[in-house]
Amino acid sequence: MQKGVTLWFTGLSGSGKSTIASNVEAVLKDQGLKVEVLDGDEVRTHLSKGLGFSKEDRDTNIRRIAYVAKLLTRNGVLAITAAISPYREIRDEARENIGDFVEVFVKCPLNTLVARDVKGLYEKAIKGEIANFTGVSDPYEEPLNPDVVVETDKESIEESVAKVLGTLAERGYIPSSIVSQPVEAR
Ligand code: ADX
Repeated sequence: MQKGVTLWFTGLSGSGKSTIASNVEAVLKDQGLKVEVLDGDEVRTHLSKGLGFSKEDRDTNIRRIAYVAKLLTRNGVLAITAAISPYREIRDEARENIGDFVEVFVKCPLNTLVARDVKGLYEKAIKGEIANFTGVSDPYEEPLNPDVVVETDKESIEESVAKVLGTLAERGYIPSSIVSQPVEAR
């Protein structure tokens, strides 16, 4: 019987949270595990529709995500969240409420993100066209004791995915046989 857990990704916009999350999801689903992804951008189109980026709205967004993740986790699902979740206190609150919780810090230097600027948002934020942009004009509080750190400017997606799977296996949330499967980037 699968034991539920929340795999909580945190990191700046464009750091690779969604990419790694969806690759982890694909590997685990291939192995027949029950997995749900709560992706920041997607959650904001329904569950958190209408919320903005003030501290209050972000906290509400993260608490909603944590609430759904908790329901999934206690029903034996591997819940994956991928929102910036910039505030340490709210992430720690989620950990406390959920219990089975693995925090992944998706680390990437800001200058790399600005150079990549996949969504074109950093340029706008630097010009002042987007207010309160995380990492530019709004805080990001790095985790002090993350369970996994992936460095997306230094590692391939496959390496980052393997690190995450390795930790889940070590903690007994997935069979260790999954970790030895080759991971193809999707
Ligand atoms: S969170 O802070 O509440 O966790 P969330 O992950 O849901 O953020 O949404 C972040 C995404 O919203 C970013 O990847 C980006 O595409 C978009 N976005 C729009 N405005 C902002 C902003 N001011 N700060 C950060 N992200 C923003």
